[in-house]
Amino acid sequence: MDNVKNLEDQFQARIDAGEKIEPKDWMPEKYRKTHIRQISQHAHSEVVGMLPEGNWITRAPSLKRKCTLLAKVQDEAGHGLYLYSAAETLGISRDEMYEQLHTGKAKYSSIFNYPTLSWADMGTIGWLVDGAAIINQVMLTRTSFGPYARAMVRICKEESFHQRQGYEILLILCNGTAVQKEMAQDALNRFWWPSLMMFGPPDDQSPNTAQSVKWKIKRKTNDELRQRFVDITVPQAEVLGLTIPDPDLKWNEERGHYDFGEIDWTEFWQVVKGNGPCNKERLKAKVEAWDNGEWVRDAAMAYAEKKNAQLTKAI
Ligand code: BYC
Repeated sequence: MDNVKNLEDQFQARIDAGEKIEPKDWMPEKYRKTHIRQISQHAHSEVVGMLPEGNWITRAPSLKRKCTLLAKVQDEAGHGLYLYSAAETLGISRDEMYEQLHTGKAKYSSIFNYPTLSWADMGTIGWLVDGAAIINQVMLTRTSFGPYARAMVRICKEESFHQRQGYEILLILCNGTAVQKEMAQDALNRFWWPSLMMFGPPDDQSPNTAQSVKWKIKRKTNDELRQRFVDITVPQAEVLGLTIPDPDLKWNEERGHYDFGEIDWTEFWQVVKGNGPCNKERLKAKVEAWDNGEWVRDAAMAYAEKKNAQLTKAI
């Protein structure tokens, strides 16, 4: 018992000194499990996040827009793969993580359970969803677990391109016809509140934040990041000439931040528990893709085994 306490104290001292923890280092079991949970949820979010945008690849308004959206969606597949690899270093297999996703045991970001109804949603997802992801993930480049922090550096660079492509779509729509601007406003109206929910429950209702901050898994709390997102995004909406759908949104001179209205946490928990507008559709699409891709996985494995056998024979 004393021995474990000693190890835990040494571990905390390394964290406090700002050292990175690497996969083969000793770590408390809860630290390992928290990382598996968070990194795999993050990976699942990237992969499920391809679905709402994939919905618009065939309907993008021009070849240039189609190529850009395709590249963005492919980046997200890549982010999922780096993150699954980072989680694997903690002793969970990719098959186990997929199994957790496909059986509904694993979570992924609530935001991807909302439908994408118009082209303006592609702009709004880039602007708000990737914008929120960047704010969360820039902090994660300094997280204490080495493989996660390193994966985040590249992911953040790509997210920043995604955010700009989304904002540019909206700039064009907002400077276009009245109908185009209305489409942009409608997308903002639907995505604003779900984007604020992406940061997770309020700090006083977040079971994981205190320990995660202590272990420097999280460098900022859910509420701190949400506030930062609002402060950065409001002036961007002003440039677009769009109205944020919150009558309580107001600059607070004393705090040096925007005050904003009450988030509907009942809606958030409903979506997290699987009862959002698209939860069932998203999971069904993922499971079908997995089942339909079985022959590809089998063929790739058979090819790899044959190549290995040839190499072994040659040696
Ligand atoms: N959706 O104690 P808390 C992206 C769960 S998208 C669903 O605060 P934690 C992308 C939470 O898991 C962004 N579930 O938890 C962008 C926990 O349940 P469990 C993906 C949520 O982990 C564009 C419970 O609520 N980014 O990258 O300390 C295109 C209590 O919460 C949500 C990441 O995943 C939610 N929004 O903090 C494509 C970033 N919020 O697990 C892709 C990494 C909370 O105890 N993740 N829950 O059963 C994080 O930073 C943290 O995990 C969170 C939550 C801030 C999300």
